[in-house]
Amino acid sequence: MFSIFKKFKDGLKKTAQGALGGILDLFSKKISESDIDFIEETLYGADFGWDTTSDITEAIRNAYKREKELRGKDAAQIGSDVLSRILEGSEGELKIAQNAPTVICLVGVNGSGKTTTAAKLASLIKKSGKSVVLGACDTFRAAANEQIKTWAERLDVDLVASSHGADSAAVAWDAFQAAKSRGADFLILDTAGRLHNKENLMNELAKIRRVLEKNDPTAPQNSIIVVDGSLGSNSIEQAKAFDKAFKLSAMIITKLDGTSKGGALAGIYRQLKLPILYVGLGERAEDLQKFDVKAYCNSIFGLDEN
Ligand SMILES: Nc1nc2c(ncn2[C@@H]2O[C@H](COP(=O)(O)OP(=O)(O)OP(=O)(O)O)[C@@H](O)[C@H]2O)c(=O)[nH]1
Ligand SMILES: [Mg+2]
Repeated sequence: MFSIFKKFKDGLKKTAQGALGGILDLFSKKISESDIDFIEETLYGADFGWDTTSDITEAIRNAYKREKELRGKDAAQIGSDVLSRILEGSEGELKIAQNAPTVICLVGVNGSGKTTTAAKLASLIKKSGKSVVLGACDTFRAAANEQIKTWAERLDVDLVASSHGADSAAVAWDAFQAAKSRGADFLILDTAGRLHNKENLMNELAKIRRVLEKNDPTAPQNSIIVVDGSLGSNSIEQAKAFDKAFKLSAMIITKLDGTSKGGALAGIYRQLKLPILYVGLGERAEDLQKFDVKAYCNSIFGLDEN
């Protein structure tokens, strides 16, 4: 049977078995104070950050003071509960436009997973019975058009692209017009990766926004930063700069499958307080999961579904 939990569990295996593996070994054993110190180090090593690490270990220490028979599994449950509270309110939904197309614009630093995520979203939307157009606004990187074209063909979705070096805002305009005239429900714009401190590149995003707003004052309904979850806290400053230049509505965190540092997501959410719509748990079109706090927290602490 399909289970979001199983997907999370498989996807987060590296964090759960790698960095937190030592905690799993404590599951059926009575824990000691030094085990709690070990849990603290382990959480920190998995990029949970100081605040979250100390919130979790403090709760475990308090429980340990009350109950000396505390087992590793109880500690993991406490960890999962504390993390769930930290992430309360972080699950988000795509915002739907009053008049189609709903525009989703993906931004972020180089290699964060924007193009792959654009393809994954297109696949998800198509599977839900809605129509979608992809817009290739990455006119900067030479191989970008080929990459998104391959995805569009594979998924059998419409693509609007231009030539390498063309004005990305002009592509956004053309893609919007095409989506509108074809009566598409969604338009997904993939943009070029850019460093958050390169002012001219950040200004280009503002131009894309202006062009979209000219077509529909409420567009883009979804301005999403795609964050590489394996890079940890570096992403926070970057996301702040993107928010300033492009007004973000949400985040998608990718590559949580390939990292032993799956805890970074908590730090990113704590700092940015932007809803997390989806997480990337692999490289295939179907490896995009709606973010589910409970499934994430339980998977990361190696707990069962309930
Ligand atoms: N394991 C894993 N790999 C991913 C995920 N998302 C993307 N990738 C891989 O990360 C690499 C970069 O992905 P792209 O989608 O090209 O990233 P991008 O942000 O479009 O890159 P630029 O356009 O160059 O800025 C590719 O090899 C993807 O297959 C994910 O969730 N998990
Ligand atoms: Mg790309």
